Amino acid sequence: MRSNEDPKDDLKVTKPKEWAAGVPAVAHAIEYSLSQTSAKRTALTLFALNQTEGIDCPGCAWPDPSGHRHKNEYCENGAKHVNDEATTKRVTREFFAQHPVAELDGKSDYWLNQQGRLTEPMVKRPGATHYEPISWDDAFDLVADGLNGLGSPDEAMFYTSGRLNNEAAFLLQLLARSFGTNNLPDCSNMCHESSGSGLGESLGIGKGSVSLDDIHESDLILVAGQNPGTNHPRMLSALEETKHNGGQVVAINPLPEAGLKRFKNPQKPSGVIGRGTTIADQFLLIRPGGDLALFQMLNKLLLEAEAAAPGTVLDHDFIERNTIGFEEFSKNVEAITWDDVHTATGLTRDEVEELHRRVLQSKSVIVCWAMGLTQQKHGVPTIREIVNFLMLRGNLGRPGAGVCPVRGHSNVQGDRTMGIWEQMPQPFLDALGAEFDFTPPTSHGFDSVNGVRAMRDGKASVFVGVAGNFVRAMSDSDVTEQALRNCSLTVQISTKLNRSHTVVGETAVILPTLGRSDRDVQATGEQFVTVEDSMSEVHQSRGKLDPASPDLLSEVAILSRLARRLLPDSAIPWESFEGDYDLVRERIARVVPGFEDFNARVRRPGGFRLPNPVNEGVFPTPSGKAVFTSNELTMPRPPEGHLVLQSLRSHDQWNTIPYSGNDRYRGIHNARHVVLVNPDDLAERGLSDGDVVDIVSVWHDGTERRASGFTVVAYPAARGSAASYYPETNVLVPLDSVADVSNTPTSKEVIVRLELVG
Ligand SMILES: Nc1nc2c(c(=O)[nH]1)N[C@H]1C(S)=C(S)[C@@H](COP(=O)(O)OP(=O)(O)OC[C@H]3O[C@@H](n4cnc5c(=O)[nH]c(N)nc54)[C@H](O)[C@@H]3O)O[C@H]1N2
Ligand SMILES: Nc1nc2c(c(=O)[nH]1)N[C@H]1C(S)=C(S)[C@@H](COP(=O)(O)OP(=O)(O)OC[C@H]3O[C@@H](n4cnc5c(=O)[nH]c(N)nc54)[C@H](O)[C@@H]3O)O[C@H]1N2
Ligand code: SF4
Ligand SMILES: [Mo]
Repeated sequence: MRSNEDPKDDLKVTKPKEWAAGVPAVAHAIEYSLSQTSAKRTALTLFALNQTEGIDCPGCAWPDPSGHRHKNEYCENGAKHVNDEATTKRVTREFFAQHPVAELDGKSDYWLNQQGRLTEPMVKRPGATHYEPISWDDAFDLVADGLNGLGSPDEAMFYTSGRLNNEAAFLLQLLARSFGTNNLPDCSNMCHESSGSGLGESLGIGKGSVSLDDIHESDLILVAGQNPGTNHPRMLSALEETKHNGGQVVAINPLPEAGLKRFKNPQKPSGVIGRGTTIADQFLLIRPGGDLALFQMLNKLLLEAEAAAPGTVLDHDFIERNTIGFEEFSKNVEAITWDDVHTATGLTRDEVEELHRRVLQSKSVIVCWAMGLTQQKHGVPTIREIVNFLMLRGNLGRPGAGVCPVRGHSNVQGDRTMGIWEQMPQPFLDALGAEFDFTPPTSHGFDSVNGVRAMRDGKASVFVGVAGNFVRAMSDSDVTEQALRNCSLTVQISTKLNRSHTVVGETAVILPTLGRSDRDVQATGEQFVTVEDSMSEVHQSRGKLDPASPDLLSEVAILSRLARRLLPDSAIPWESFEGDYDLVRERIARVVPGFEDFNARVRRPGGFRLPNPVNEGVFPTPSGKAVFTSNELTMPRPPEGHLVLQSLRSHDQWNTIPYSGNDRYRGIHNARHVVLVNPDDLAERGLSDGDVVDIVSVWHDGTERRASGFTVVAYPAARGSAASYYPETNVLVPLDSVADVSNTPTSKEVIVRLELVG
């Protein structure tokens, strides 16, 4: 696929790969980088990527090693992400004059992204067909007027994506709350919210407990619902080290993902010319949504093993000292049968018993997971059951053991720490109010799903998006699009063009901003920003490139200036923040626990790690104890003839943005409108590899949603499952199809049938 051309599906299928990375990964990284930017900028970004004084990778949230760093401390996809941002292509005022909004709205996600970096503020006025230039001052006035004209601050929404740095995130929530609303939906609502809900309830803190050293030292790591070869590629180097240290890895996934099988580390001779390292010692090809049943059965087997040999299996000391709810939990898991397990997981008894033996042999166990578990209707109970599983043998708060929700966006965890949440707890709001001398609103705001409902129903009418691509990230694309079109004002603070700039309210504003890789110079000199990775390490990121345009402002500057227009009487010294980000960090240090002496500590090479109370044996739940939960066994039950569809990422995309039509490890080339299905499931439906189908999703209220023209690929996936790419299949996910408790769209559990076209 050449850039500037809309991708046309021209499907070629090859055998799925049996290993990930190796030399081809390096070649693909360089190829994409050079298709976007110059050799000089590529060299600059890559040498600075993930170095202690360098650019934090704008890709995923996998941590960097705390000690010595290699010269090449990045992966293929990190290189692609940073150079997608460092592109030399530009979206100018001439571009907007040439292309009416309606025309841009018909372009693909790929095409829009390929146009390059946004360069100056633009506005689409009511009734206008085109975006036109607007000065920064006029843009801030226009946005402030739109917000101040609302009947109530709660009619505004401030969306964030996890690309946002800590300083900007802190200012955004301060702006929203001093304006008077907790409407702070974020991408986390669609992502790891189920992890936060499940872990919060069980352990009192919604974050992972393990460090990179724990991963290296662990006896056994279960990787469930995660495709690290594509989405967290350097996790494979960590798992390689686990293996070299004698640990085992078990993969739990409905797809035989290459990266979970074998890894060829391009930085090691064995990875370049040798066979690489086997990652998974056991691969459980589970049915989608079967994980709750699997972990319940593992827990039952552990209880039975303890009953057979008392005092040898469970960690009674841990259970007695730290937990409540053990008795009810034990009774609850007794009920599960092998029939339940077979129906829910499609796995054999032998497979589950083999995993059980591995658990018994292991002194330390970690469970890692991502979207395969969280974007399920029963994501929250599944995660709670995983905590039960770990606690039975005291696998929490000691070396090589713990919970590891692997976060997506590079700073999604940090944004939450900074207060980006529609339901921040009262102690945070009190500290914020005390620091800035105001009373933050206390009623919960809209999350992403409730935000769409509010805009759909006319209860919210100004949408401000800071990073991200809300309209494509959210479920039920048609409903979400209409919701945004209902708004009086939509504002996007972004680096690159996407559909959220073409699906617009009556007035629409684009405020272009510096990216992670751009040098950020303010009144007091060059600034750095900070981020928090998936393992709670907080560190600096310093842009190195000449900014994409002289008319860009940093996110901190945009939010500070907007706040001054919006809240002219505010006692908050907004004007001071823009010139010196240390002043923002001083405030963070006084409001957010764990950030004491922030400015000094974050200047140490590698930064610092936020404490996780679980590792000190402290569980900040209402009872002060960790909670064994009793979870009702549930599983997807598709009607006859239907499949459970998951919408996932190809190897060549960043969330809503495809970089090409290739998904190399799965053997899919030049096409995104494909659906991967087990050959036996195809045969049962009278379908064959290569057939073109409509994917039709069915919902309880009798409504159906349709995505047309997908080519069927016979694939060695778990029976009863289907897989297709996001965001193209978001049109199939009903707005009301959400995970219990967390309200996360069920992007991995969509009940569908396939209808042959023609
Ligand atoms: N290159 C690249 N890297 C990324 C991203 C990107 O788009 N591109 N996105 C970032 C973000 S924001 C996130 S959240 C992460 C996402 O990282 P992942 O969660 O790895 O992303 P997905 O592609 O959604 O893959 C979900 C995996 O779960 C499996 N799965 C699906 N259903 C089930 C189930 O019921 N049970 C089990 N056990 N497995 C299941 C799928 O087969 C797949 O392997 O990646 C981050 N990193
Ligand atoms: N069906 C389905 N839907 C899903 C998912 C799924 O697996 N399946 N996954 C969900 C998940 S896990 C997530 S996290 C969401 C992702 O949702 P989002 O985070 O909203 O989406 P992205 O595609 O990451 O956003 C990309 C845009 O961010 C902007 N951007 C990039 N860098 C910067 C920056 O430094 N500053 C600013 N201001 N803007 C920047 C660019 O304009 C770019 O076009 O999607 C969710 N939706
Ligand atoms: S693993 Fe994630 S953070 Fe690390 S270089 Fe790759 S994309 Fe970037
Ligand atoms: Mo995510």
